Amino acid sequence: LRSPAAAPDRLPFSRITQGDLDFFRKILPGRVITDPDLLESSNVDWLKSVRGSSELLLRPQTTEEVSQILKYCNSRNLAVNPQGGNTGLVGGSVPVYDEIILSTALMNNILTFDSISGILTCQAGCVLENLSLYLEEKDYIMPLDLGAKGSCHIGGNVATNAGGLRLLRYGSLHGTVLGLEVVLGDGQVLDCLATLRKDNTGYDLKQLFIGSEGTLGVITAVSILCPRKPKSVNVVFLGCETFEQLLKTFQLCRGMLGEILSAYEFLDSEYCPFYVVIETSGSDPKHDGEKLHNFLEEAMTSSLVTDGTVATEDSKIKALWSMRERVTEALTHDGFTYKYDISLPVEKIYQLVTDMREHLGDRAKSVVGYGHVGDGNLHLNVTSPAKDPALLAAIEPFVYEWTARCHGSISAEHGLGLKKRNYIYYSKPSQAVALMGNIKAMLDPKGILNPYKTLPDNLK
Ligand code: FAD
Ligand code: 2HG
Ligand code: ZN
Repeated sequence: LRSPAAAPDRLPFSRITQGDLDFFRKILPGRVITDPDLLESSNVDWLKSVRGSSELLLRPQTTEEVSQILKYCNSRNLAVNPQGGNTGLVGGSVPVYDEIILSTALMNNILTFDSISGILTCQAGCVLENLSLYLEEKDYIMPLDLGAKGSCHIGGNVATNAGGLRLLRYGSLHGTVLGLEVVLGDGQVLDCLATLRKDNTGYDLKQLFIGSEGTLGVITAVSILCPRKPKSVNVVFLGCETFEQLLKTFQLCRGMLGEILSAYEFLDSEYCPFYVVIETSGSDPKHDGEKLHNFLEEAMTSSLVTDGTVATEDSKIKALWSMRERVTEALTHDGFTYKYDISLPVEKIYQLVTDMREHLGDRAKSVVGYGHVGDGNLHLNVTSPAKDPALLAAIEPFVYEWTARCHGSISAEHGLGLKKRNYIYYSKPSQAVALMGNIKAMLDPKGILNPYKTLPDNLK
């Protein structure tokens, strides 16, 4: 039996010919990669869980080059896999068969920055961390941050609608992205690269591409609203004995920290049942320090939290954050990880971990829960020494049915990619999925953009 997460048979796209290679070499001199050794890292995902067999990697530098590539591929019926930093976790960033990989790695120029409005425009291949460093010098920050910042591209972030560690404070990319430039499947350039806070001239088309995972167009440039760099940042790392206490602590800190609360994250652990990372960001160190002090005193005296540590200087803040950010990497040392990225009403998020642990018994090496409590987003990770189809069959559809019963989402922030596409019906009504299919057919009629991804097989 084929697993619903597996790829369907190869669709009847053309195969690359010498004539195609000649064309690409003419328009992208020195930037057409066919060497299998160089292609290897682009064919396999970050988790090393899916692998394609592309024989061609293209590295355009400009929107015009992307347009020429897609116009040509559309006319030749060649499938294309857009790729940013290849940190995606749902198998969307690598080809399934021999799709051409279109990398944004060389599209890494900052175009403009307006230091009055805080609006940045840049090419899609800018690495998130580089944008953050650029902005920090100007007293601004990016509205998003995630553990993959050193590799992921802003275009990839937008294509996946990445959430991350600052969403609680600055909201999702659907709010902070002000404009996009996108090349459609037939090579047309759609210039929606506005830099306006407000623009109600009809449908907000850029929203369609935020979270479209490379299936509707290739994002070539982004404009984004950036917040001022906070003058005072504190990070607290606390222990909680129960998830109920962790939630009460969340309520307490929402009430007592108010507008300076900028992150509330959690991880479970074998040393202490739960750890919480709380970040405050504000403009007055004295005011923020006092608020934090009062909150910690209250949390300790009411026995909501056990132990804890506070950081105000940069290096310690980074060290505390890295304990949360590096859980994904740490889990890879267990062997194979089955990942679930679930949105739930916040009071239910840990129940799923407990139920899954009970359900799997000793079939799993570990069942771990962590994530963005403030956003009601659980990362449920089940590890085993190696890929284990019997374990997978025990996890799915159990996890999806559980989520659907609570009216949750089976993908909170990572997208559907290859791995989750066929589970979409657990979270979206079939009428809405059918409409997605119509939009895909309108924007990419030949279906050359990231085939086998995001849309369920019955729509292909
Ligand atoms: P890729 O992985 O290269 O691509 C992802 C998808 O976007 C693919 O479907 C691809 O086809 C498409 N795509 C990429 N670029 C473009 C483009 N220019 N135009 C159109 N489509 C494009 N995600 C979160 O939401 N929150 C987190 O906190 C978070 N933390 C992470 C931590 C680690 C350690 C890792 C490895 C991943 C994490 N992720 C997180 C997942 C991942 O980093 C994000 O999804 C990220 O936004 C992907 O960006 P990328 O440039 O690597 O895209
Ligand atoms: C995070 O929040 C990422 O750390 C990755 O979204 C989650 O690895 C995961 O499951
Ligand atoms: Zn996350």
